[in-house]
Amino acid sequence: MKFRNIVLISVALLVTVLPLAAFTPKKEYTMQVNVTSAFDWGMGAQRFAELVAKKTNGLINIKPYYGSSLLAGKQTNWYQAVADGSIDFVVDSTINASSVIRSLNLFSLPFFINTYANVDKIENGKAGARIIADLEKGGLKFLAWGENGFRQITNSKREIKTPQDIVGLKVRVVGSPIFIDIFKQLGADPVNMNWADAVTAFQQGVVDGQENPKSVLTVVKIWEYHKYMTNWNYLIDPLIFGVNADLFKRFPADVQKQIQEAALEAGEYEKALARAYLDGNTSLNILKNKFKVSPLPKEPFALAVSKGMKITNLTPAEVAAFVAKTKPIYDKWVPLIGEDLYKAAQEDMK
Ligand code: X2X
Repeated sequence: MKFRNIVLISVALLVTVLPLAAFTPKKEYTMQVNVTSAFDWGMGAQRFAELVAKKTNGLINIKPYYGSSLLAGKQTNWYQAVADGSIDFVVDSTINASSVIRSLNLFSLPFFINTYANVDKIENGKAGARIIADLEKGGLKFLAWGENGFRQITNSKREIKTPQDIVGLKVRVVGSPIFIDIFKQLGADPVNMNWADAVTAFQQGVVDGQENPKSVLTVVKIWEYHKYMTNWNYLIDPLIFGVNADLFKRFPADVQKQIQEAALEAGEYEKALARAYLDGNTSLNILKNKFKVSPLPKEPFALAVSKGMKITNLTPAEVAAFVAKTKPIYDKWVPLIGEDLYKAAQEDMK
């Protein structure tokens, strides 16, 4: 073989082999998750890790660390930890990052986003694109949306039907300022507490009430602590599937694509779990037909009722009283979130 051909072949070989050789995966990539694998959210995180392993033929091994164990329970620190690279991946709540990323508070404006169709329109619309851009400014690569769900209020003292019924109740909330503002505005006594301590607090009666979605309440068997639940859909708690941006950039293009696809698929699966029984048959059918889930999840509230829980569904007129009462939250928070983003969200929901 001519020398020139040998050189050409060697160069060609190097060009194809080098990018692969230059990438050596870590033995384990860490993932932050605030709840455990028993929750829809944790199951979504686990599915994500499994899909990444499968799609990359075992090259990328993600280990979920449940219960915010990498953050010593401090759930509101996840964004910083992933953005600075001390944690690699994340499947976590928008609320737990909303004290750092202001625009995420859009989802926490009381009674603003009131249907699943509206959440989806915002996430996939102009408002969602702006929020994703904000998330990515600080060093996170956004991969997909998931969902914790519409948050409902439960308590051990009395049925909540009117704003007056909340007055004076000690309510556990996440350490996010807008939640403190909302419950103060409602005349309650909000107590900021990490999820890691919350269930013990319910058990010991340190607080009278709390607010969380179906996906959380049924797993912790909230009826064992609280007799009353009011479905008021007052705000939505989306989840974010993400990864440290520098880390993501260093993955080869095919691995990036596989990770992206895994997150979208796990996000869709997780959302269907979180919405099961709350959107007619839509999510149940997605679980059954697309994800071949068998057996399907059980109806979530029948057990609660059989255990003596009183579930109250508010009429539109009853909701209107809460809307009126929480109006001042908009006066303070829309400027903080950004008028433009707020208007974009209204446009998206049209
Ligand atoms: O702490 C909560 O309430 C929880 C589990 O819903 C979140 O992480 C936002």
